[in-house]
Amino acid sequence: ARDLPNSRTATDVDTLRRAFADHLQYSQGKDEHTATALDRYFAVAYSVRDRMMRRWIQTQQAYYKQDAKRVYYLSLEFLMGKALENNLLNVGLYDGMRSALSDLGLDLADLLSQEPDAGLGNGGLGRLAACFLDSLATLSIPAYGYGIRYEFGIFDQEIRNGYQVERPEEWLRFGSAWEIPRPDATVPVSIYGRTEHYVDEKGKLRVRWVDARHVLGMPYDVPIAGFGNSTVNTLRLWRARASQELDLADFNAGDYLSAVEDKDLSENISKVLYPNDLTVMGKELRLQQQYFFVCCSIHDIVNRHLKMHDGFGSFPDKVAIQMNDTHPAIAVAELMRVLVDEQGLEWDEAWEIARATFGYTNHTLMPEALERWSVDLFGRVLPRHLEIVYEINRRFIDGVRAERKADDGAISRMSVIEEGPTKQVRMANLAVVGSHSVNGVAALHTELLKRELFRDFHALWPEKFNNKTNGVTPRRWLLQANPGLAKSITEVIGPEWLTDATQLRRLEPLAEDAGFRRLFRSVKRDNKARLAEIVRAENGITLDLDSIFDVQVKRIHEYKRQLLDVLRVASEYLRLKEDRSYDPYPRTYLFGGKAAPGYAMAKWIIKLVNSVADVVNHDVDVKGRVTVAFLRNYRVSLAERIFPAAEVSEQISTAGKEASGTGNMKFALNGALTIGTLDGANVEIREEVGAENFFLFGLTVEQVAALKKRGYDPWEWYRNDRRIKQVLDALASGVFSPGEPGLFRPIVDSLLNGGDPYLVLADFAAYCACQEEVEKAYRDPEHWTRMAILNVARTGKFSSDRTIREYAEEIWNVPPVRVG
Ligand code: DL6
Repeated sequence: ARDLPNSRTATDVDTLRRAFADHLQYSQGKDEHTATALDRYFAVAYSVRDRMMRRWIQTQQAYYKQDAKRVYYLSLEFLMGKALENNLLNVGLYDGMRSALSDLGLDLADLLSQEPDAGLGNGGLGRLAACFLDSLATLSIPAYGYGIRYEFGIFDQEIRNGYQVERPEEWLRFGSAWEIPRPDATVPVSIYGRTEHYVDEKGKLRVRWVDARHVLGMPYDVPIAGFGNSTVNTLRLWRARASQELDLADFNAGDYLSAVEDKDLSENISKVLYPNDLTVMGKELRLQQQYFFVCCSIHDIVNRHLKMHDGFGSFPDKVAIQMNDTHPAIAVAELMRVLVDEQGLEWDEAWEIARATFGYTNHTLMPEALERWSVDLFGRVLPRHLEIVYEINRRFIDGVRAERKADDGAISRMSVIEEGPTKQVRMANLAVVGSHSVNGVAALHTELLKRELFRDFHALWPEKFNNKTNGVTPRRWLLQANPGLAKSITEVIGPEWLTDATQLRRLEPLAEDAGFRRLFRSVKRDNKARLAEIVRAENGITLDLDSIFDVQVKRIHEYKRQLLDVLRVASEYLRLKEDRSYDPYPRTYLFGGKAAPGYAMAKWIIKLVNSVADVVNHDVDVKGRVTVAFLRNYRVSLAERIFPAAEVSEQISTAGKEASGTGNMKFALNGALTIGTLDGANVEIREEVGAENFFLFGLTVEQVAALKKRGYDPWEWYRNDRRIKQVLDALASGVFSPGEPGLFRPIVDSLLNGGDPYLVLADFAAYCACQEEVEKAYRDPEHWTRMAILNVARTGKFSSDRTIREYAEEIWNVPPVRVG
């Protein structure tokens, strides 16, 4: 009887309608006259959540009963976006709920738009974590995501007078329908203080951490539903709360205000996401955040294990912990502390367990992203962990020396402690030493890790290194984002592609089917119209639906070379002005992305795009040929509108700099053709879709290295290439900043006098030539559509299901557990 459908579980349209009405009344306290769109959104969300609850509980019971090996994905970022539509699709309620609402005269789409994005991440790394959660649940893998419940996620970006302005993003202002607080599972966390070494009653030398400050970690659980199965996994996000003991002490001392201040200080830990992507700030609060969520998560993991097992002998057989970049690397030291100091294990045994448990994913070769903490700061915040890190390092170095496996130079490069005027803890080295697996996120990136960043480690432990090319979930990025294309695909090849993206290959023959090509074009056009509506409302610009939609959306960074794109657009404009007979195919250039608030050059790039847009869009001489728009506040939900509408995907980073990219995959999956360099996953995308369906240009990693070695002088390119000279002169003389001639001097300076570190000028001519090929191809719509269809058909490899299956089989050794 327990399992008979009831008012909270039944999925027929009548019951869904009643569930919605009940939640409006009993959860929101509203009737049809007083309810706002937000109330209605909540009523739908609660109705869906109810229908996930039993599966959630059953999933956890199944894991418990089978004593399943679990995967724990530790990540400081989960860029989830909106949840309702995704949940509706994953649990199969989308059509039913839409009908139920439509019976009430309501439009589901209107309510979906009420949900704020959960923007708990910066960009690729955080969105990858979100795609992984979707795939883990869909593949029935017993998994938990662990992260921080930031009160403020990535800032809202406004554009004022062309400049980026950051605004706090308050995703929790009206509460979240998806999180369940679990105060019963609160974890105490210590920071600061000092260590005391003592001899215990058995005469054993032990260490305890004393005089620490205490904070509490309170978990909020978010259900993560698999697609088309009954699995519901958990994303557990920790919120920092002031500890009672601390408050009471201050209250008792009569110091009410300082008690409240202390409370604020503790709760600051989960207040805000650091908005830097790829640069580290070395801020004390950031270290506190890292330790806070790691400490809570390790405590949770160990507790769950001890509920089922005596001791730790089987720990690595039951637990796999994946570190998403080095941000959680302190987990290595924390697990050692728990095992040795709290559980009384011998060091060697604990170390073997830790190494067998942890895996580390590296996401960048950029030196500025490699986390280092000064030993002073580290020791002040985490005194016991510093001792443990030193001990790990001492034993590691002694071992390498004893076995004569590396020379002194290699040892000093591999040391977890960097010597020098200010000693530093190298988190990447800690992660490598403390893991049994180290992976890069695309084939090229992994090769460069082995050859460059981790060369010494690779020589020492070649077997530790492996590649796991990134992927994206086809449910959110095709089914949800592009319902028109998804429907057309399902009509011809059936729905299997949704859980087996390699099935998309069956579309290949359709590239030769004129009827399918027509359908494909009409879907693309509808998607362009949907996006054009947003651009009209936000930017006041009317887009020509017949123009090529050429898009670059991603974080703004010099290495991603938005500059290359916008300089070419500016150059096209100048060419149109001077040559009235020049007749390029009309193009709309769309840009979007956030700049780290302290990254001046990235902010200049945003201003430049907006200024070029202003000049170009208002010049009647070029009207209808070139249109430019910067889409403000690029985020997951906006990305869902952009990828389906794109025709040209700009993946133009300097070779060797983009670890993988995942936007490149989302574009291709939605039938945009890539213009790109041989960088990151572009290499593999090109292999899959075929060189003839990909617009390749630019220097290779080897050519970049050779050019730099030879001595790259951007002035040479300036002098020898008329287009470069013309566009830089125009920039410098204020053509794009009327009334402020020197405005873009910093950009021109960085290119000419700053050495052009990302080789914008060196790749400029090749890029322009390649764009001409793009245009030529677009002029033949049948040919273009064939290429676009083949891109969709051949991007199945880049499903995050494939990626996760590889992690599960090759790193975690975690089999699926089917639920229900
Ligand atoms: O692996 C996900 C994503 C890659 O696709 C991007 O190429 C890479 O830049 C990004 N890396 C980071 C590193 N952040 N830190 N530290 O975001 O990861």
